[in-house]
Amino acid sequence: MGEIVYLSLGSNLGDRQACLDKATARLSQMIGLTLLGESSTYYSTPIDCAVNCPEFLNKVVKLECTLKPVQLLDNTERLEKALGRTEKGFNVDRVIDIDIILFGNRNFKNERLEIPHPRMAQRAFVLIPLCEIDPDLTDPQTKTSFAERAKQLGDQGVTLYKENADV
Ligand code: PH2
Ligand code: MG
Ligand code: MG
Repeated sequence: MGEIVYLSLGSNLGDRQACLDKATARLSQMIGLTLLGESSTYYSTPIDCAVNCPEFLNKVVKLECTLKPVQLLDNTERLEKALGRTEKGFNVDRVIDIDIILFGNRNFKNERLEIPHPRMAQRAFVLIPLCEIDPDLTDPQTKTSFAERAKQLGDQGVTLYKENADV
């Protein structure tokens, strides 16, 4: 029996929807991971990025995981590279970013990884898709509802993405 993990996926370069789809498919095929759920794709205004950087598509996936947190991070970083990510700087444009946001009820921190993700509760592009999958989820640190937090934050320019829509 593994633990429930949630990953936030984001892309603002290249064929963003294809990158999110490929990342989801590859995660679901990894040893030690079972895909349990995925949110819709959302269009989102960049937060804390360079002026005029391209808009993001974001989603969240829910997995059962028998790996340790750092093993999962090794796998997600390898997958980012395999999907063409080259940049690793802070908030630079990327074809795919895969962030571990929750790992069971764990609080974990080392030099490579912090769980829960330290900025997740400030980011509607994480909380809105997360609450689409699990509306009753609570923050393991504060025990408060993520749905309540999402309401406080407002949408921050996060809207449901319709592929091939005219607008
Ligand atoms: N990721 C960031 C910084 N800012 N903004 C949006 N809308 N979506 C993201 O995925 C995102 C961001 C750092 O990883
Ligand atoms: Mg990120
Ligand atoms: Mg990242």
